[in-house]
Amino acid sequence: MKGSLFITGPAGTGKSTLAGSLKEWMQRQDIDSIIVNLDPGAEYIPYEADIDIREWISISQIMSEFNLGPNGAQIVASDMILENIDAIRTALENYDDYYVIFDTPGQIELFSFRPSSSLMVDALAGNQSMIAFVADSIISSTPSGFISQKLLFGSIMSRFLKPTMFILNKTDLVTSEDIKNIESWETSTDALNDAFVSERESSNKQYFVSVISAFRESGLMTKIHKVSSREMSGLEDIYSDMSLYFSGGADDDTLYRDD
Ligand SMILES: Nc1nc2c(ncn2[C@@H]2O[C@H](COP(=O)(O)OP(=O)(O)O)[C@@H](O)[C@H]2O)c(=O)[nH]1
Ligand SMILES: [Mg+2]
Repeated sequence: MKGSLFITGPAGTGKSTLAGSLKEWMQRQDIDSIIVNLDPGAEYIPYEADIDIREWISISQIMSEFNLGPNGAQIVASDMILENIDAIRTALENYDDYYVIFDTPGQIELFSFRPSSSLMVDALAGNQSMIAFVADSIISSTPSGFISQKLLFGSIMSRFLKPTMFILNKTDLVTSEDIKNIESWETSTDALNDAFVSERESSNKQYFVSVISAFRESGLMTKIHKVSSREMSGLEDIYSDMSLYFSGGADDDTLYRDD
């Protein structure tokens, strides 16, 4: 593979939609990519997976075999991915010259907090890999929501220790004023602090003031990729960062050359 991108984030933020849109955008630019669905519990995915973990793992079979409910079965299933790593790797061998987009389970905790996940990422990532953390614009449009997304983003970074993009998806659902606010919180600790304090008069402010300052020092405030997976906007920005990272700045596809 040329490079891989693991798409993660809370349930419903649009990971699968982004995977499909990014592949479609790449196709339009003649950039080869495939999608690997790593969510054994997905009932519907908005793209045609090139490699699909559901070929090997079935949630309904796990439920009946181990007498589990859907949540227990999801946990067993996420650990079972490891048993199928060789099969996935063999399937990936057909795609040497491709970017590989990994769509991860709907529930972020299954991907982020199970020990099996970092083993799985290490086994599948290849030499060059990045993580895309997908946050929902509506949730991120309040200071407390934005902070909660950033804390999750930090937990993903600490789990995988890989370059991670913060993707603000569903920007089509918020106003340009909302986006301006989010960007000001990203670039100014004071702006985030002031907005948070006025949102939550009675909260334990001092704790969060410290957390917000730590964001700045920790490098968790870097860049926001503003995306609408539904409207296919902002995708070139994701690819641009991928190619920048994977090729050390050079872009073989001449996409961003001025002439
Ligand atoms: N308006 C809007 N809806 C979106 C966008 N991306 C995803 N969605 C919708 O959000 C819902 C959840 O998307 P999905 O990709 O399944 O989320 P996942 O659980 O993170 O994989 C679906 O109804 C999508 O159509 C977007 O950019 N804009
Ligand atoms: Mg999904």
